[in-house]
Amino acid sequence: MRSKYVRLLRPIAWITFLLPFSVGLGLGITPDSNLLHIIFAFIAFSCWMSFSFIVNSIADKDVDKLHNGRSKDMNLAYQPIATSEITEKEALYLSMIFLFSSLFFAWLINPLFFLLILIVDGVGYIYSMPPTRLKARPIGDILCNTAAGGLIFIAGLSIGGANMFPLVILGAFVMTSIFYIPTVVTDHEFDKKAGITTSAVYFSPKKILQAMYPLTALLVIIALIILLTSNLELKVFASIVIIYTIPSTLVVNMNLKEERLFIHKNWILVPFTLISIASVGYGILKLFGLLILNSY
Ligand code: DMA
Ligand code: MG
Repeated sequence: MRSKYVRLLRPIAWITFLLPFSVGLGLGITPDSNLLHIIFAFIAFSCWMSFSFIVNSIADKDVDKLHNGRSKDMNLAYQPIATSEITEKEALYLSMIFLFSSLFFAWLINPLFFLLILIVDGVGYIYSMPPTRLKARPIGDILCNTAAGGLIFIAGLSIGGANMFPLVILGAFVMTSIFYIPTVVTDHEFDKKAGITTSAVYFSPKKILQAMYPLTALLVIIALIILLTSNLELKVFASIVIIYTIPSTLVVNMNLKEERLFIHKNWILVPFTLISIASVGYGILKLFGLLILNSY
């Protein structure tokens, strides 16, 4: 079994937020960007994720014991706080170290990046922890994840500062909400059993998955406007968004049987990892002046 600290931090689950962060970073970088800022940004990102997942496992310790391993990066019953391998106090100390480290490294980058990391740290906290514990409130869960995905995208963009257009940012928020919805449905059975009223438990899996349709329509409109009005880099980006999102929405809705969504976790993890690597690679090529789609 993986080390207790890996099970506490859950790096595989970070991939869901690595995607908006990396795409933002890739789009934002220019040949004038600072390589050190990019490295600090990844450290700040990792510390934010570590903080958020630690407070999540503290807040979820009683419900995680009920998990059966389905549709997750790990069987949550093996989370080290649930198994008592790590005490709540040790976890709290660790979470504070990660919180301060995320802010410290963010502060080295730029004021906007710092402010955004401060906010997403706050979102990570109110999502999991009482008294707010928004993950257990219908719509609250979707809003938190949408906010976190959209804001970390802006943080990624701000490192280099290119392409910071309202429509691009709005697209990132809408896209995050679309891709978050299936994950709350795969958790439905477990959340229901654990008595957590997520959006999927409250509205039913079928209804909440149908919400992906109007959101996808909105995203396609945004992407088409970007496609018609923007630079070559954003045109390519908008095309990929359309090509990826429409089939995803259809496939997800077709794979709901009764109340169960039959989607293997690798359908999210593998493409998200590949797109993240491609985006960062693209950003690095721009940084070294090896690939220029736009003139900065
Ligand atoms: C996962 O939240 C944690 C973060 C920080 C997004 P969750 O408790 O809703 O999911 P899981 O059941 O995977 O811990
Ligand atoms: Mg949890």
